[in-house]
Amino acid sequence: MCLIWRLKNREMKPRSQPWITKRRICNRFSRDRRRSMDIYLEGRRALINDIPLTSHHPINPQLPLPSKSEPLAMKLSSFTILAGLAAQAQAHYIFNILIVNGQRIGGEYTYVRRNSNSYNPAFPDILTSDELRCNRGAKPGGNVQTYEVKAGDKIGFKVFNNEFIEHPGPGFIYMSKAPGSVATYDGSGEWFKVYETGLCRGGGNVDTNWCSWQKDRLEFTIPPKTPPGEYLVRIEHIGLHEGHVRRAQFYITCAQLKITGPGGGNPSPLVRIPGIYNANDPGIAYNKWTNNPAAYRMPGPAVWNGN
Ligand SMILES: [Cu+2]
Repeated sequence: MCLIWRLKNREMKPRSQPWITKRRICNRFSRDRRRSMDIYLEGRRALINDIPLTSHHPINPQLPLPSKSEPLAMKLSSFTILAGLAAQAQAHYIFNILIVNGQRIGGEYTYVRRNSNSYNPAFPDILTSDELRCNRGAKPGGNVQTYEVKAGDKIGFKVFNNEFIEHPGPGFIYMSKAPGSVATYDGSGEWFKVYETGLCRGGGNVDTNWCSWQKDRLEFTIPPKTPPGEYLVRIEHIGLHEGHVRRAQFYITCAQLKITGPGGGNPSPLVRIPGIYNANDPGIAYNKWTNNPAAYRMPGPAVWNGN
């Protein structure tokens, strides 16, 4: 299968494949061939027959659409568009593996609360829900363990299943100190932002300009003066490719960490979740599908300065 794809992909034009590489398609098809083919065939049928696609990932509006009357050569290029569509429709991700000082710790969901929507995103209707804290269905209890680290350690969240962050957008990490054991903490207390990543260069219309693009993890250093205690540590990546139709995608999970250290800092600003975002925030209802997109404005509070 992969071989066939490698051969076909040689014909891909960069213009019709702006966001994925041959290797990625190949990996994806090897791993989940049947599902990919279903999506591909459905999309191909729709494109060739001019039926509007209903996938929640709309076709990149910058791509040309082929039609039934077009010659075979054009249909071949529709094949490449659909390859992109198939990959795009599966390009979700979930951060369910804990990384400490560069080392993977435990398996999927060992120290990360299990969400009920798997690797699928939440949409802006989650912004007013308690589930904005740790994602759909992620609650205290269960058999999630708490991992002990030191303030100053480098903590990361890795995407499962050799996936990558495959949507353009910013990433964030927030923390909330539990009143006692984090295992029973629902996240209703105060939160502060400890990390954010946005554009590394240029405009938000170019996917590769986003610092987190195609990474398999986000990492940050726990501020050395963080007050010791048990914490929910919340990662969030926002896929902005459908922000223009108010369908930004939220990929959220929470790890349970016990942080030791001297403390001495006063985290601020403190916020509650929900309450950090509004669906109309320019950093959430963002339109990347223009040649001259707005300068990106980070949603949510400022990052704690560590003092
Ligand atoms: Cu996705």
